[in-house]
Amino acid sequence: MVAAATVLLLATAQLATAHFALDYPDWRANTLTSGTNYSQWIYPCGGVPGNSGNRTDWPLSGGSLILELHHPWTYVFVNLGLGANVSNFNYTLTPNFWNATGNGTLCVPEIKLPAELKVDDGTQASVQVVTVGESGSALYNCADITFRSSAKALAGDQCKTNNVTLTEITQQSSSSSSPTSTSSSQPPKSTSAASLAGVNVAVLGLAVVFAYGMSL
Ligand SMILES: [Cu+2]
Repeated sequence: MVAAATVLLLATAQLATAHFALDYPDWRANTLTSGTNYSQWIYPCGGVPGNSGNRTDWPLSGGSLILELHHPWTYVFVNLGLGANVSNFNYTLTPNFWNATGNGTLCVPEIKLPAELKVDDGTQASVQVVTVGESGSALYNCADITFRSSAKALAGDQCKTNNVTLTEITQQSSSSSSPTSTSSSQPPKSTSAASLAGVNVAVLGLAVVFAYGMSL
């Protein structure tokens, strides 16, 4: 009983403090480590400057994203800024932002760049991931990338969603009282952002696994 109570206490403490991890593209730095001045509360990148070491090659049309989400649910916004040392993230990659429900791993196979944004082989940029919870305050992580014609989106076995359900929230008001959702075991192949814009809600990945015998 003591051991179970300790585990529960630790799990609860982690829920309150763990925020989220940006696994892919590789984040600028691990903002979850203690003993640093990093804090995910700090706009725009958790207090991590650009060119901190990690830089991932991303396909010219957009690439994959993997998040480790530690809260029961969160809204997610993904933005992009061009340049070698970015602090202004003025392109949104989520014109319909996401509602991610579940504490687990979210992999989105391919996030398309806006149609008007043309990048070249070798263009440097940074991806900013913002999560917002019920209090309205936001958490930030960034990843530095280089667009490469040779880069590819992650293959299916490298891109697994576990225990997270993703719903797109459109910015247009809907006449229906509640959003409808569709579910599938595989994310739909979205060939363009526009192809998703017409639907109220699209569930990109549905893989609910009840990993815990108890509810926290
Ligand atoms: Cu947190």
